Amino acid sequence: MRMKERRRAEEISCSIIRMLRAASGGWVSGKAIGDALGISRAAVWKHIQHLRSMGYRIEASTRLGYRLLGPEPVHLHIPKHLCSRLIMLESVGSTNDFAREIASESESWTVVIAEVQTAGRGRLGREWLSPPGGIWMSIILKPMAAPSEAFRYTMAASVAVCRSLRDLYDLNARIKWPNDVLVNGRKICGILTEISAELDIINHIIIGIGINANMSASSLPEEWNATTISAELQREIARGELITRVLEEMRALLESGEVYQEWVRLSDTINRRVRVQGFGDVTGLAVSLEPDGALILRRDDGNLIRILAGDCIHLRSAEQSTGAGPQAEEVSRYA
Ligand code: BT5
Repeated sequence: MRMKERRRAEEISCSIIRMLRAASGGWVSGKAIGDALGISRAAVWKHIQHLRSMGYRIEASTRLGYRLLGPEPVHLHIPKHLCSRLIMLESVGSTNDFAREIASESESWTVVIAEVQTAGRGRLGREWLSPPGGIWMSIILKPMAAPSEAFRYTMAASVAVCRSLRDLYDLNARIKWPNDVLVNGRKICGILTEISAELDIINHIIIGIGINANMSASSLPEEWNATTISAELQREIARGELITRVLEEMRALLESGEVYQEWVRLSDTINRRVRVQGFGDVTGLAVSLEPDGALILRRDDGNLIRILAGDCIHLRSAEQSTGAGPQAEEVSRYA
């Protein structure tokens, strides 16, 4: 499909979802949808199948038409005072990209939430799978702060998600360095922070938060070792309530000055044997975390190194005897 046709098809799918949502779980006939959008009933059916393949649960009846079985509209539950502006999108490439486009004319605490991301991004351009039922949101912040302080805002986001999952659902949520939130060792949330800054001042920070909420665990490949809230609880949650709690926690943390201490307290990485890949590949014991987000690792030769960014693997007992990787020296040069 060419770009223009694809965009048109996406627009139609979004309009169908909006119509189904407006019916609040009631039936909407294929004819009514077709007439409103100027397409045939066969074309409506094709779009419904496409929406189902994206994960929307839509019931079809030859007599009654179509109706949407969840997910519930999240914005109804988010109090106005928590965001300067709340932008709800049915489908977008990436909420972080959308946020970046509007950042310069937006106020701090503008929040963008999408039901689906078609090109959700992880760090280093990796794919972030974002089917309906999850929480895909980006927060635009404009603090009067130096670029070196940016990590504090990412820390606040991961601590806020962790605390919310613990308090609302009693989940054993902990933070894997640098900012993944795990439940029982499986990834339930990822955070992607992007900043625009001058040498000495931040223009804006975009904090992208992805939480696997009401999705089946089988919607994510097994090898990712991921989980979802509904898989852990065996029930669906009210996503609006969770978003509200995360925003409240983030605001409170950033005002309190306790972000770093909480981030350390909730760390699942400290005191573990880990392998960190980034500028090199190094294995050792994670001994501490620093206020700027750096991980201090004791290599097997006893040397301490400081790592500011990278991908961290928590080693299982079977791998714990592995020594420092062959490129460990390379990492220490960057540390
Ligand atoms: C992250 O990257 O963990 C950051 C994810 C940030 C997503 C949010 S959603 C809202 C906002 N808009 C965006 O476009 N992004 C942000 P990273 O540490 O690089 O992890 C990426 C890796 O996690 C992938 O390579 C997969 O292995 C795995 N993965 C992808 N989708 C996942 C999911 N839904 N749940 C768990 N793991 C996933």
